[in-house]
Amino acid sequence: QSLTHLIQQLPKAELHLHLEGSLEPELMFKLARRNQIQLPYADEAALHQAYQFNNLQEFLDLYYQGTSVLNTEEDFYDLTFAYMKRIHADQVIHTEVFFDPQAHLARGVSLETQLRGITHALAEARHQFNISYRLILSFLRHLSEEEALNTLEQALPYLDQIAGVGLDSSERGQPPEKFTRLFARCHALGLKVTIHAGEEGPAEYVWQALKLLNAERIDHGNRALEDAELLIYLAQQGIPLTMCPLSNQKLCVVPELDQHPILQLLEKGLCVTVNSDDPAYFGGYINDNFQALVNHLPVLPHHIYQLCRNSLIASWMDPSEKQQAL
Ligand code: ES4
Ligand code: ZN
Repeated sequence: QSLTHLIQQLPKAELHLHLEGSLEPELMFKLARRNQIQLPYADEAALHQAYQFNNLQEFLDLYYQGTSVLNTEEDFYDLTFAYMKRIHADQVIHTEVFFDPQAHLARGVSLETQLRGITHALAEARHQFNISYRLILSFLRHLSEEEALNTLEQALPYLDQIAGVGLDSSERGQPPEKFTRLFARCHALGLKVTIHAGEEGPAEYVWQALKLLNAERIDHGNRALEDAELLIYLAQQGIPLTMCPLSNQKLCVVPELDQHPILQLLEKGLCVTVNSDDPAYFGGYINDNFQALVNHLPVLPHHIYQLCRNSLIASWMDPSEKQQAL
């Protein structure tokens, strides 16, 4: 089919991807064996069988459990390189990846170890596959602002490797306003800011991310659709939404993919993009997410063009790189 071919061949950027969410069951078991860690599943099939979620929290419980196999620099290298190799096949020319340092610091894995593995793999992939990248340090919103500030302090020696900061994990009851001081500090350090908001949380959390945390992008943002004034603001300011169709389906953020708001938002003039979020858990990488939209919504070729173009526009590439990519 021609839309499938178009998806395959168009150059694109991925802007919403958690490295820990790209840990495939096969690699999880391999790293568990290498580190002599016992996983509470008999095999890869049993693990995969457990990937059925009613909400974000049920997923996060498995996601954090999965991170227990990531302990050495080599583990972080293998995780990151496998992701980069995989997206090369999807014609991704630029990627901006999140990692959750607090999840690993809590297990005694230093930031130095995490970053050495991740950045070595990113640099090697740029060399081998010609994929450019940015790294985003994401704070866990279920923990305190104090703990996030402490993590930021630990990251200061490594800021040359970090383009921006994010805020992820459980959204309900964890409003952006809880982290106002943290993101003011990040802003002062010259870090870019992107915030998960409006996935399970209300449109009000999107407003807070924009007004209180100075977010330049919104990750997910589905529930912006409930606030007409917010939609106008997002369109006028050109604030991108990094949407994740298969993630939304697996976490019951939408009842069915034919109810996904992405085309409505695109037609209202918002800069929406397609991303995979946690591909190892949600059943597909970026092109699978495009294909899922095609399978459930009245997607036309110009939509695919615009979504790919938006991903390059919304990226944090340097202006000259961006010009070339567009
Ligand atoms: C996440 Cl889908 C999603 N939402 C919020 N936080 C996350 N961390 C990893 N995946
Ligand atoms: Zn996410």
